[in-house]
Amino acid sequence: MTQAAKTTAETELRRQPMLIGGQWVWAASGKTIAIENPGRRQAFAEVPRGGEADVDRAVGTALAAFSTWRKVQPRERGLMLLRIADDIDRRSEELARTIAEETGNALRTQARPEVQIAVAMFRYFGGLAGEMKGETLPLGHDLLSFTQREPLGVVAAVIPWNAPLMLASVKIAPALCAGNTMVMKTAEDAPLAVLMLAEICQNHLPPGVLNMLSGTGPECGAPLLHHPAVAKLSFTGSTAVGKLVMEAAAKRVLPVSLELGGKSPSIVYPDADEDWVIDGIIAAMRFTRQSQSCTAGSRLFLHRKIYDGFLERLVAKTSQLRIGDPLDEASDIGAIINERQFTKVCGYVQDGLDQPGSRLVMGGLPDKEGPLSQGYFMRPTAFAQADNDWRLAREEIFGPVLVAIPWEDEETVIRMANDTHYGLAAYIWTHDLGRAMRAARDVEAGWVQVNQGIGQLPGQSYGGYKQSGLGREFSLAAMLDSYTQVKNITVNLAR
Ligand code: TXE
Repeated sequence: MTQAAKTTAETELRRQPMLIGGQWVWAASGKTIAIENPGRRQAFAEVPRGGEADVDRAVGTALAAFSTWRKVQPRERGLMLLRIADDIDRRSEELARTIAEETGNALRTQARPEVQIAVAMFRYFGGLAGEMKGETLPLGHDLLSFTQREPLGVVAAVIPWNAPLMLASVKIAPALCAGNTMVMKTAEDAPLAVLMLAEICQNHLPPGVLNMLSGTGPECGAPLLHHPAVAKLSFTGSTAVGKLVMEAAAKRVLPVSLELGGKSPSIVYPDADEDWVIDGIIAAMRFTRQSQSCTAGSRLFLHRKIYDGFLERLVAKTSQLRIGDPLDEASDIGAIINERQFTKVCGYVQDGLDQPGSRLVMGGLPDKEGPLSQGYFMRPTAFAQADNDWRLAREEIFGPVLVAIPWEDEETVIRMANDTHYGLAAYIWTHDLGRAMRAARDVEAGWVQVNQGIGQLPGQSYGGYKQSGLGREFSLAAMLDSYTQVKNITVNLAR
């Protein structure tokens, strides 16, 4: 048994080191971070609190590994990813339980499906290894001109805590498939499942190809993004930090991929007054992930004709979701990630309660006593007769707070939907194909779902318009654009 596997034993405080150059190590400073179970408000593990010296070692080893990794046959690289996928699948229950424990996301509704998305991601990109193709250019009889795709070098990746395994996989698999090496920094709240993923990867990869650090943003993330040997920055997280990432990229003219926040609209037309639409809206709002999702359809635009009845049924259905210990099979909804987020979301609920004209139709401030006060639990909350100008409707809450805004004409609802500096997801609900396609065309979002509220699938191009990000993930095009650079070679055949 490897050291990493040993430290994930459930019986004691887990001590999980990080991966640098194929070795499991603690921070050079000796500092650690405690990891808390948000469902119990209890620390259950500790990881290294990596800093500049650790970043430097990790980037150095990734750079050394790049010179050989880029020469490995793409087919071989693809096969390694496929083997990694099989191993993730084999260890899926262990991974899922770790995700539930560290993120507070419910095991049955969120953590297990997330592991399967990671498996699918490694399979999808593993199968695409032969697709890093260039093109030949018709420039004339005596000129042979073609392009080829080359890897960039060391990718510096920083990820958040809300769906850690999925968000790590969607960066690791395409970047490595394309011949890059990587140093990734996990989120300080949820590093464990991703460190386990690193262990699985390490069993199939040469040392140094993937390095996995744990640490805080300023101490570990910032030196990584600013390291002079890094060739590409890939970030998922808040728009505020995304702007810092872009500044770091600008200093050295580096390519950058950013998956940032959202305030996504769900637009319900009057003909969509049906139960399956209600289920879809609950799914799109990601209530079962405490709405800690950048694609949460958190602004519900409900047509006035169906407004009251639809909302009543939405509240009734949502209220059936069970909140509780993330590891309990019976729980549909788990806990908010940490005290800071919990306090922040409570602040938004209070703001909604204080808003003149607001009407709370579900949820509200969390219990101060009773079983749900043991963890950072919050009931799904909704405010009716909301206005698109409210702070609740403008800012990313990253918690289970829905605003339901009435509308009457299509032009106005599209204008309201687009009246935001975000542009990640949009959900449109109608049987009328013309309306659906008009709305899909006019809405300013990178990822539009018609009549479904499910999450991203491998193969879709996923990413944001406006301040929701730059670049795409999840697809072949995303792998080519985000993790390769194009070289054009032209040969004069007449000489
Ligand atoms: O995100 P951060 P936080 C949004 C959401 C949430 C808010 C705060 O609205 O309420 O952000 O969450 C690393 N240099 N989203 O604080 O700070 C950090 O260590 C380099 C939306 O968790 O963006 C972590 O690994 N790295 C989002 C990662 O950035 C830095 C998902 C994300 O943390 C850094 C998460 C720095 N200076 C939060 N500062 C989404 N859209 O999915 C922090 N980090």
